[in-house]
Amino acid sequence: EGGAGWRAGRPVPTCLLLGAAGGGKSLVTRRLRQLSAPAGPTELGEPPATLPTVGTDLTDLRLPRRVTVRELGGCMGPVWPSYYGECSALLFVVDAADPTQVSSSCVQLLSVLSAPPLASVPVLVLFNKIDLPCYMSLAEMKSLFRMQDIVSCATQPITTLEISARDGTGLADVLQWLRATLRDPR
Ligand SMILES: Nc1nc2c(ncn2[C@@H]2O[C@H](COP(=O)(O)OP(=O)(O)OP(=O)(O)O)[C@@H](O)[C@H]2O)c(=O)[nH]1
Ligand SMILES: [Mg+2]
Repeated sequence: EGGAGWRAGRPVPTCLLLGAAGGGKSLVTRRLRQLSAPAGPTELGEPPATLPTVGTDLTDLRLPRRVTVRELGGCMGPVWPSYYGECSALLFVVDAADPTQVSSSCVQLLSVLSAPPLASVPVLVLFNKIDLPCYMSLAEMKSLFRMQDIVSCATQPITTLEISARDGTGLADVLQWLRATLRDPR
């Protein structure tokens, strides 16, 4: 699965999509698919309802090269590592509107970053839900998260973006990162 190229000799890279339950992974995937649709981006419209992802969910994007996004449901944490082998890029979603989850998200990200199969995989950390009001600023969240320390200690190249899967803010930059990162995948 995922291995057979749509063009001979060109394997389809897999991008893993991780993060705590309810952070917005499924909605991010829907929006990226909408924005990269062959007919061109349409009005995003109201966000479609999502259900908690039980297990894993595969979505193909055309950027225009084919890329498989594999979401692993937040409730599936214990089995995440079994998917680390087939991973060319990694998206990690943090709920920027929920400061109570900062420390658990941070620990989860550190554990992902220290997994040997992911040692050189490019990582994009997405602070999602920036459309929601929050009693803590994004700067405060990031400093609690110790993002600077994480970036400087990690073996991976790490980029961070602030997005809203609800209204679409920042999603074009996510697609741009995926295009640039998976242009010449491992
Ligand atoms: N306001 C707002 N709500 C969002 C945003 N992104 C996602 N949500 C909402 O957050 C809830 C959870 O979103 P999901 O995409 O299902 O979360 P998930 O990370 O896939 O969760 P699991 O599959 O359980 O791991 C849904 O009600 C979404 O509509 C956002 O950017 N802004
Ligand atoms: Mg989901």
